[in-house]
Amino acid sequence: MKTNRLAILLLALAAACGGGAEKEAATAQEEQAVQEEVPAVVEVVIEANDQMKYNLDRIDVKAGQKVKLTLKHVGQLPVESMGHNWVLLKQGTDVAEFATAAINHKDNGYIDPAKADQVIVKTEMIGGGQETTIEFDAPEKGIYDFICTFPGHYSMMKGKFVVM
Ligand SMILES: [Cu+2]
Repeated sequence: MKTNRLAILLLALAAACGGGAEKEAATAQEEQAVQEEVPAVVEVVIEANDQMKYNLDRIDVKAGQKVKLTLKHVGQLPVESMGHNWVLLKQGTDVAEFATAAINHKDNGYIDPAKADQVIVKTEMIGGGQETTIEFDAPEKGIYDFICTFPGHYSMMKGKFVVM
């Protein structure tokens, strides 16, 4: 009798383990399916602060996605002294030259109208406690620069926007 009970117990354990392994395999398959499926819209939140910094220096999206990007100024300083924007530049743009030209164009959100054709998309300039959201179609696959064009900020506030 004792042996039979042990056998039953072992069988039960084996069945339980077998079921578990199948479950794991199914979960792995589901995960793979999720990875291959590209969501139509990707939401990105990037923060900027009173220390003249973004919290991201790289943003990854997939080609063909619609990007919903929110810039959040988590500081307290006003737009006049610590304004931030998020400007995505076309490939081949001389970032230093673009940012330097922007300094003289406060009334145009610190974008030189003569260089506006180098901008893929941009947010408005915001101050502490504010946020702004833009939506745009991801450009073609490649690596793009993003910067804040408030005078003196771009050397600290820049990053790569990667479309895969
Ligand atoms: Cu800034």
